[in-house]
Amino acid sequence: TTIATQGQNLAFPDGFVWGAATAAYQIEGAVHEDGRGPSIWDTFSHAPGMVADGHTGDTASDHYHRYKDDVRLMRELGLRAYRFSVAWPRIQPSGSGPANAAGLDFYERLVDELLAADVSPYVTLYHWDLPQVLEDLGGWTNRDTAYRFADYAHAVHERLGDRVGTWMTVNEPWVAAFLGYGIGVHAPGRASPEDAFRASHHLLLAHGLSARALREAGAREIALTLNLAPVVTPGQLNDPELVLSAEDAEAVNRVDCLLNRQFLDPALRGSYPDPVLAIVDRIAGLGHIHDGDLDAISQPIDLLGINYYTPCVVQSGPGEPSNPVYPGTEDILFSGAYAPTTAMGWPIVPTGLSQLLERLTRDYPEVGLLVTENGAAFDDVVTGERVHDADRTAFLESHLRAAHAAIETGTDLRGYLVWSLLDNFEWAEGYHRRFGIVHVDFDTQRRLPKDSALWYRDVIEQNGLRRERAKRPTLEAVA
Ligand code: GBH
Repeated sequence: TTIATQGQNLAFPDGFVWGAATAAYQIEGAVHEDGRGPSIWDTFSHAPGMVADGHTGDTASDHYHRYKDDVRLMRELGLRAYRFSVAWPRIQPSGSGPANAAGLDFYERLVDELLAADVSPYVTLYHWDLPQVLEDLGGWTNRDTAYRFADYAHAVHERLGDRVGTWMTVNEPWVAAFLGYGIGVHAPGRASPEDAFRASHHLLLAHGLSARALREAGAREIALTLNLAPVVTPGQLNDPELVLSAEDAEAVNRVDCLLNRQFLDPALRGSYPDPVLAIVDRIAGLGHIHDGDLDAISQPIDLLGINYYTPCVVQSGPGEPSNPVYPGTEDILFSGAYAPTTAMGWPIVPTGLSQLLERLTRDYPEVGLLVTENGAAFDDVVTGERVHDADRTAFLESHLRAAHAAIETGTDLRGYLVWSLLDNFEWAEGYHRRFGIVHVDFDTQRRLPKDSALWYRDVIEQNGLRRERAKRPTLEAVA
């Protein structure tokens, strides 16, 4: 796909959902308040050497105390939707049993504040902060965690279901399983490919069981959010029509199965792809996949949430260096810096988003699509009262053009949520990587909308992109 729309005015469909996203551990802080129990990210971030410079989420962006200011910012930006996650350890401090009312109270206050500001709440139930007590019982390698999760989902829906329309079950099971249990750069810090495949299946089961519980309780819209990416060879980056050798085609297919179809196929078709089953069988055995699991996992859902950052570039052998985060790909070569990158080192390839959306439309036509995350970290500089993050605006604009190109070819894309509303705790990178469209000073917690936020406000107001921007006042910082 080429995006030949540079500089053109582009209108998005009526009712397109413009918004931004965050996650509980990355912004809330207040880790000891109102009965919250410890999560695996508290344990992991406090363990020496796991997060850059020993940063933790203890205070993060202090959103727990500043949610009213943050909602005011959202209203001023004109956001139609705000995707946040509920911290399971606030609701069930030890991972099971009766809900902690004070934990639910916080999310109820947040939801009411959002509704009063005319911002629709989009709730993610799991964004990686597993109660530590459940990890002590095996975490996601323990099948029982999936059943505990469905109970927790039910408890949250019971309190918020009359006000929240859109529910996202599990965020990025690939990351939770393969970075958390496969190579251990995320919590809980285990490094076992076998555990990763078990965790992966149980996260999918948690999705299915919770989707079923939410549906029975009357939830309006249910989604699964995945980190998805087109898998291509270096040659295909420049020439998408390139005909691959049989070896390269097999390498591309195998990695696509591990990264994308390992989750898409069970959730949307009720089966694992054969190359995944072959690898799982070799590494972990298939004993953890029980009869009936795929029926549970393939509960009908309304939306597929797509988190897109960068493509995945591979070619067949030679086997050095292999990528341990994809077990079973020792003979495949992964490439890194083939395009300009963000501060994360991730190549910037907007056409990857249109390719991905078009592929999903072709292969999984029944499900509506929503970009639940897209964004970039850059080394922002505060100049007086402004952050001139032209690189982030360019990133977002080029990806919106890509999204629009996919809509033109028939993709049912319902909305776009920027990652992230606020600078926040970027997992293993701590506070060194800033993804926000709103700058946060982590000494004072002052919020300052970046130029990208002002640009986004304009996009939302126009319901699209246009050449000329209105002259409008900047937004005041919030101290
Ligand atoms: C998301 O994960 C998370 O949901 C969010 O919490 C997080 O803050 C945000 O993104 C930014 O990191 O092959 O080295 O070029 C992102 C998942 C998985 C995206 C790995 C990029 C490949 C990078 N990521 N991926 S690379």
